[in-house]
Amino acid sequence: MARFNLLIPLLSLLLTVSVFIHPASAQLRRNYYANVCPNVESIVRNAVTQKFKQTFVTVPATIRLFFHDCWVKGCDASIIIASTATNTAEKDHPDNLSLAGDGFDTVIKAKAAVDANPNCKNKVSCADILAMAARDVIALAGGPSYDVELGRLDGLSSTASSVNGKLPQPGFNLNQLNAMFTANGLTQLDMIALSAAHTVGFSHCSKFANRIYSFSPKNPVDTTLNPQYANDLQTMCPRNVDPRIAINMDPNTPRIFDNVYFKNLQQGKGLFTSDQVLFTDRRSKPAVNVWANNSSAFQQAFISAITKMGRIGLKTAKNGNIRRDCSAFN
Ligand code: HEM
Ligand SMILES: *[C@@H]1O[C@H](CO)[C@@H](O)[C@H](O)[C@H]1NC(C)=O
Ligand SMILES: *[C@@H]1O[C@H](CO)[C@@H](O)[C@H](O)[C@H]1NC(C)=O
Ligand SMILES: CC(=O)N[C@H]1CO[C@H](CO)[C@@H](O)[C@@H]1O
Repeated sequence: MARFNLLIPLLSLLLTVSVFIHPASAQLRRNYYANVCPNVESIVRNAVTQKFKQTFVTVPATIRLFFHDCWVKGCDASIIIASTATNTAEKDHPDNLSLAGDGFDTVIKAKAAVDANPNCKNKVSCADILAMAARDVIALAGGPSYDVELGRLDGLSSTASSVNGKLPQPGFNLNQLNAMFTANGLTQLDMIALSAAHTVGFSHCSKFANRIYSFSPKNPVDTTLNPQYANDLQTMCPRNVDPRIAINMDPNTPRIFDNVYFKNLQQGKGLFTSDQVLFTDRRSKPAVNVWANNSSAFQQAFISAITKMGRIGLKTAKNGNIRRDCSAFN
């Protein structure tokens, strides 16, 4: 009896501790929709592939949408909510200025394809559709394929003010990057691996103009930039360039999701300070060198990191639901 007296509080303590450590990730699993909508992954993949055939922008736009969604109040599709007369939503925060419409469109189209199946209608969350679409575009661009965890619910709020201070900025140094990633349960290695998403997609000139024109009084051009690359950037982004102009972030293989991102960093061809610092800071340099040289090691690290990112801020039945229209609350 005495033993039981001790065992039961001990067990419940263990349970409490494990629930506390994994408050939500326990909820996510592969094949979450096996019973209600067994073909959900192929339905989404087909819709995403059609969209991809129309425009390559589908790839970077969807990956970045997933990132920005997860970082503000969790992976809950709150980024897709449209503003109304009474609420300025997350997507209309200035940091979203450049979220390409094709990412939103990809999710809306995939949701329509899922809902066209009577069994699946209103059974699959927009947050999960975004997670699947991000996985699919990465594979379509030649990146790693992976099983995606599912079971997210859609969030019940979306405000522009909630974005303040939540997203990393291109001028960040390693400490600032680490601080923000750590706050989301991600390690420095996760951060380095995820940064390689900049192997595809575009940036507006304003995001790095300081590095080529006004870095410091002594060195107007950031000395960590490869001089030829700095020249190319000045040509593509002259002073007073049209603010809508965007350039490839990976100057070598901009349409392939590969580890060339890391090879570029080794050559001083990281576009943002936050990219190049991964090579110039001795704390992150070893990982850059390993992944520049070993694509499969990079792919493994990326899969692990994006899977962890997909667990941020999971909503439960108490604070989430399945939206009928991804861009509006039910
Ligand atoms: C490490 C800190 C990060 C910083 C400072 C950062 C910053 C930026 C900036 C400034 C742009 C260009 C926006 C524009 O002018 O249009 C950009 C683009 C992009 N970022 Fe990041 N980012 C970071 C991490 C990530 C992560 C973790 C992902 C995804 C896993 C990601 C995916 C992308 C993609 C795909 C684009 C291209 C978007 C497009 O072409 O439409 N970024 N990022
Ligand atoms: C990169 O990997 C190759 C084998 O794949 C090896 O021969 C080479 O020494 C490595 N380079 C560095 C810098 O580690
Ligand atoms: C590359 O990384 C993989 C996965 O971590 C590892 O199994 C392999 O041995 C590495 N290859 C080289 C040449 O280091
Ligand atoms: C895609 C999108 O909705 N972007 C918006 C981001 O925020 C700015 C305002 O800061 C809007 O003008 C954009 O339309």
